[in-house]
Amino acid sequence: MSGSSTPDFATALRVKLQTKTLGHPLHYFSTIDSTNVYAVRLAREGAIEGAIVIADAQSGGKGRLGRSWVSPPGVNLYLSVILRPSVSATAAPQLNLLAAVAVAEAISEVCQLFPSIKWPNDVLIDGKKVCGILAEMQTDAGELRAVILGIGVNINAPLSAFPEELHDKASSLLLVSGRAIDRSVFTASLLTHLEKYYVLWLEQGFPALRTAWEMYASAVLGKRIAVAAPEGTVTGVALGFDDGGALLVRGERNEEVHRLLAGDVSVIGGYDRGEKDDPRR
Ligand code: BT5
Repeated sequence: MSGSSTPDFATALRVKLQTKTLGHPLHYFSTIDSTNVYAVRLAREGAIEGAIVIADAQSGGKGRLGRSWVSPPGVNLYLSVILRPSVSATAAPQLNLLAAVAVAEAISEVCQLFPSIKWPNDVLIDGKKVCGILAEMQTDAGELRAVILGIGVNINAPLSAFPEELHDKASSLLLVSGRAIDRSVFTASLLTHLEKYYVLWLEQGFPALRTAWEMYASAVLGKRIAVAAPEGTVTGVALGFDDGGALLVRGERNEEVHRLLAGDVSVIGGYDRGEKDDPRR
């Protein structure tokens, strides 16, 4: 099996963790239905900020909107982080953006690859998805109590680990870099970046992420896109991001600027390949 395997992954991760809060405590499972489902339960029972749930395999990995997340054993990262930010519930979706930036930085640091972020929460390499993020909120009388940030990263999955219909859409760090990545090294790097951006975000809000966000998410800007948003489908040109991290789209029907907080984006005519857009090259 590529990379470290059960239970060495968790042991190695504990040794490498350099974070103050994230990963303490660390709940590890060789198989679980979904790390998010478990973390949601832990959070309801009062788990502290920074508690994480990691599994080697998921039997019922969850995507957004009832979709599923393919979670083969022993090769990838399935992580859920419990956060309890003192912010309004309306600011919580920004944690999707924060997680995507942290994943992009970890990929860049550990694999020397340049990923792109497809707003709001997919991380792509060569136009294929290597990471998905699922943030779930817990509120009480409108007050934010916890956010469960679920992050799935395809690290060492071979193409055969994905069903046929995902072969054109999904990839892994192994497939794009040609080498197996140590999952504990990657996860420790991810948690370090996540903690760094989280602390900055609590102090400054979205502006703390803006530079990194625009570097990785710029592939969509200036493009004609269609966004299936909760309020309906918006088609137009992606203009940029506002100070709340919302995507600004100039609509085609009436030139009105839409401010979108969530949705599924497709770039009309295809999504650019991140590597070719690497602004650092
Ligand atoms: C997501 O949903 O991308 C969020 C995925 C979050 C997964 C993590 S793993 C740890 C934690 N525990 C959980 O149970 N979930 C979180 P969405 O944007 O809805 O994308 C789902 C779609 O991506 C699917 O319908 C497939 O088309 C595709 N897909 C499924 N598995 C994939 C994979 N492993 N890699 C790439 N694409 C995948």
